[in-house]
Amino acid sequence: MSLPKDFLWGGAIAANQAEGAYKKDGKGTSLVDILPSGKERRDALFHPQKALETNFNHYPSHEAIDFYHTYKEDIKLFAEMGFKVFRTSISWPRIFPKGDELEPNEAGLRFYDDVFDECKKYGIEPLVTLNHFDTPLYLVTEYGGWRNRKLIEFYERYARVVFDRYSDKVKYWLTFNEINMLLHIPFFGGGLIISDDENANQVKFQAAHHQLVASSLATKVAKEINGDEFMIGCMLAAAEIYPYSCHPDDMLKSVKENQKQYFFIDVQSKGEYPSYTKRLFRELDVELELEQGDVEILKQYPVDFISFSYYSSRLTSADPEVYKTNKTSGNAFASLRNPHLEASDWGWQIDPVGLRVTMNNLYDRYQKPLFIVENGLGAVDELKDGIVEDDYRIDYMREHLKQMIEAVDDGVDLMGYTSWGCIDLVSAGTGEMKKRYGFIYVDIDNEGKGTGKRYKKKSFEWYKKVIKSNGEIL
Ligand code: P53
Repeated sequence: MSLPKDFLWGGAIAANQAEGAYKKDGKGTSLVDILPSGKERRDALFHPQKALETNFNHYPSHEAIDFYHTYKEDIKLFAEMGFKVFRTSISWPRIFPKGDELEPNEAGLRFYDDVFDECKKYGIEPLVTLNHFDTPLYLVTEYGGWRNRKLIEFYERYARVVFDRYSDKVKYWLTFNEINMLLHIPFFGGGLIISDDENANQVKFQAAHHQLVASSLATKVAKEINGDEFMIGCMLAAAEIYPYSCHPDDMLKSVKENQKQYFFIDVQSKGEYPSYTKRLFRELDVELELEQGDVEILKQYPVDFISFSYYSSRLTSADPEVYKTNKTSGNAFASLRNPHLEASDWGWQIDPVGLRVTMNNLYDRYQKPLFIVENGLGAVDELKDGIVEDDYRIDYMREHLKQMIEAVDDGVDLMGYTSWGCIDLVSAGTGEMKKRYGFIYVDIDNEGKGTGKRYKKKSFEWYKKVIKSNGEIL
């Protein structure tokens, strides 16, 4: 089995986790810029109001890995590995510092001109996310984030400006990173601060509706500007939810949990609310406010392809007892411990076969091309004599790529693969630098100290061979 010749190999980063320069050239503050690192970060993510009122010692997004100034040397290294595609995001507050302005910030636009030109120089296709968690903070504090329908208009304006500006430079776009994150970490996903006396589900699903309409409107604008030259994708934090046991109640729960996970993509791909939402909303006491034209816009502008991140599978059980004894520390998505799987240093369970399962299910469900835009291992790396011997990372990726190729052999149409954090960057979940994903080591620590120097890890040469052989040599 061979992958198609034009398979898009590459790596991925996000603006807020890499660029730093958080006030440079007129950039506004994003909601990520008020988040600290370590244990305090988790607390801040789930109690954002408190975080807004707190002064923390260190804000990792403020300097990050300084990609704003190092992009030339970093992209050169990506080119050396043979990248065909480079996924990054545009920082919304670089373009619209507060979010509700009518005119964009020219200096911000110029920066991405330079980044995309640099990619083009090496024949690397940019793959660009419009919103990767870093919504302008002003839209959160003044408008209440995505609970406010006005954000649709601001987002549409932002989308129009960047589609217009980069129509010759960028072909592949993603509207919202991990759009389902809104249900798990509503502050990250939707700039939502939800008080205890609110029906959180009502707030979240209403915000979700606004994002879904905004995503379709952006697709509409993209097609007006550049027709089918643009490919617009949605982006799911995918993690197949297995039943904990073969008990029918567990199986049913897994079906229901998966529906909830796929909800956003069902709408973005098929252009309408799936039939199961009727009951779901009734049970959650959610009543959506729709405006005239919403249904039509969703229907007329579905996405062209389905992109997703994959780190792990999850488990669910209908038996509450199981949750008392078997929970993982895991990530944003609470899960049960799977006795058949090992876990990473951060408790994320490693399941390469789950990637094949996920790909088969996504393709069966949507019949649209898939794109793996995040996958990788966050681990503690040790730099010794200028190199990191990260065999554990190579093993992780090799096993996932094997399963990816199996899935393509199963008949899945796959456009490409971008590993997460191809260069070390700030962790989204913990704000640490110590949780490294890269082929390139960056000498910066959890406190933001270090030379910032780049070093190739062992995996750098390995991935270069993988790309060169189009996945034949793993
Ligand atoms: P970090 C949680 C669960 C799954 C994906 O995450 C997640 C998160 C957020 O922590 O986010 C994606 O850095 C996200 C990236 C992020 C990456 O996964 O916490 O799109 O921004 O860095 C890995 O290890």
